[in-house]
Amino acid sequence: MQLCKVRCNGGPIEVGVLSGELVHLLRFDPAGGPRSLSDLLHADDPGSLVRSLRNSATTVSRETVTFLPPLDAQEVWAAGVTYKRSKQAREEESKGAARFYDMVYTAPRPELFFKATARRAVGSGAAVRIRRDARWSVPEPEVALVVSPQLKIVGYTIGNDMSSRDIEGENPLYLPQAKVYDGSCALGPVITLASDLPPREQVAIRLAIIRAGAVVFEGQTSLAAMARTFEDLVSWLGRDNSFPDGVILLTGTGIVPPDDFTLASGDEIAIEVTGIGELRNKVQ
Ligand code: DO4
Ligand code: MG
Repeated sequence: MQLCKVRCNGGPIEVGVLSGELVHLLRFDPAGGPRSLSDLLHADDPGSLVRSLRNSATTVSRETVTFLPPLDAQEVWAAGVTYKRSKQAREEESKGAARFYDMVYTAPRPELFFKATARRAVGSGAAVRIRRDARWSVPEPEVALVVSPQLKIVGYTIGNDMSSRDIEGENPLYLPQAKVYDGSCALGPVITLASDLPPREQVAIRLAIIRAGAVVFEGQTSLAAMARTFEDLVSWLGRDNSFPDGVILLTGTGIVPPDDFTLASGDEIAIEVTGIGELRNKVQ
């Protein structure tokens, strides 16, 4: 089952269930029960709860809705250097600090960093941004974990961890500036409930960057290439750190365009993940 947050024709924000080309808009009971996407996700059995609400849903065509980032008040965090390709890219861009990336790739403690507040995230179809003071920017296509306040993985979505490689490469202490800025994170279009994701070794991640109608970069990886497990990342994130609203955790990129590539305004970024869908954003 796939849940989404949408807006129809400029109307209110609604929670829906995506089913093929249709979106079933759920009606919440003002007298009690769940009232938000997070309430559904953090319930004991999200699947049954959503099924019980579907009878009273209104159905619209997918074409008529705007997909919003599928989160409420969750913080967005991210893991880094969880694929060999990312380790190599970091070593290339930051000569002076290359050995730290090698160390973190194999250390028990992963690299985890704060990525975005809900306000900084955009949904599929909206614009992501490259920093005005960056010369070398790339998208990072990542599987994002939807984690409950009890640190249970309740779903999966697609994340784009937009990054300024020149700023990150100049000095690792600049990482927050390379990673956190307005429009630096895209999420969506939907959350696939945890029980409905295909086995992880079958999950492919694909990235295409389109410029003036032509594909200028494409790449592919699979969750099987990840050096860490989702459970390990979540358990480190939850050490001495509580998330009363739940948390979204991006799990790192395994696809990095060649070093002579930088995003440009007007580019389109398409990220496809097996069992979730396609996250598509234009660059501003
Ligand atoms: O250390 C820099 C961050 C790397 C990252 O975001 C990734 O591997 O996805
Ligand atoms: Mg990343």
